Amino acid sequence: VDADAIERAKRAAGDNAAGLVTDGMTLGLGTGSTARWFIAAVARLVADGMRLRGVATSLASEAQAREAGIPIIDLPAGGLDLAVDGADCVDPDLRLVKGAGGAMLREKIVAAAAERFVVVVDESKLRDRLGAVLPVEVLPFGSAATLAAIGRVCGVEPRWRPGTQDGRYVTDNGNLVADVPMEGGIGDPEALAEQLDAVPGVLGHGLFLGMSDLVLAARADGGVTELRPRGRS
Ligand code: A5P
Repeated sequence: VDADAIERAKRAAGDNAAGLVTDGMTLGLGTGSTARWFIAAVARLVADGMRLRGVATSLASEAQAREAGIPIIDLPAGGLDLAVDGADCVDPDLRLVKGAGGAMLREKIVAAAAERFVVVVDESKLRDRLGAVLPVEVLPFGSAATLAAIGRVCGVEPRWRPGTQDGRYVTDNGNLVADVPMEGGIGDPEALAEQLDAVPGVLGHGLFLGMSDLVLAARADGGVTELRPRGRS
């Protein structure tokens, strides 16, 4: 696949999402190579005089947004008007796997607080069935036991995401990430999410179920397909 074409598609998705932004909004700013195009487009709206504020889902997105002149605030108790973020995998029910960038915990908090959660992807992320590396955020205390429990729940062996702290990746929240190889498919995402949420020591995971209000999937031809949950227009 042509890398330039994918980059153009990511940009088209991010730009398209910025079309949903109106004056006065408080926005959730996602993380990753697609969400960054949305942040860049929001920065242009701010430069043109729109009064907008953002809540960043990662230190990287916060740095990009601040640099570009978007006022950054903490997540308000009253929530957000709109959150826009990328995804690693999207199924026909608009269920997602997220977290290749390691930001899934903050991303889920922000998405859950938004009146509208919009997902921006290039069409290569669309699948008939959910399947991808599933990241799980783990508290460092007791992490070996938590990793084993995650393996039992998922039925495959998870691995610590490699990084610089004793060889392991550390999230913006100071926690570890277990990557679970579920590229072969996730049979029952709701059941798996429930079981993962029940493991003490698991702080979050990349399954985003029933959260997407709209998916903007950019095609190679430059167009953007709008996908909405079944039964909603
Ligand atoms: C970050 O933790 C992720 O959830 C990203 O939103 C996701 O990995 C998509 O990133 P890209 O747009 O870079 O593929």
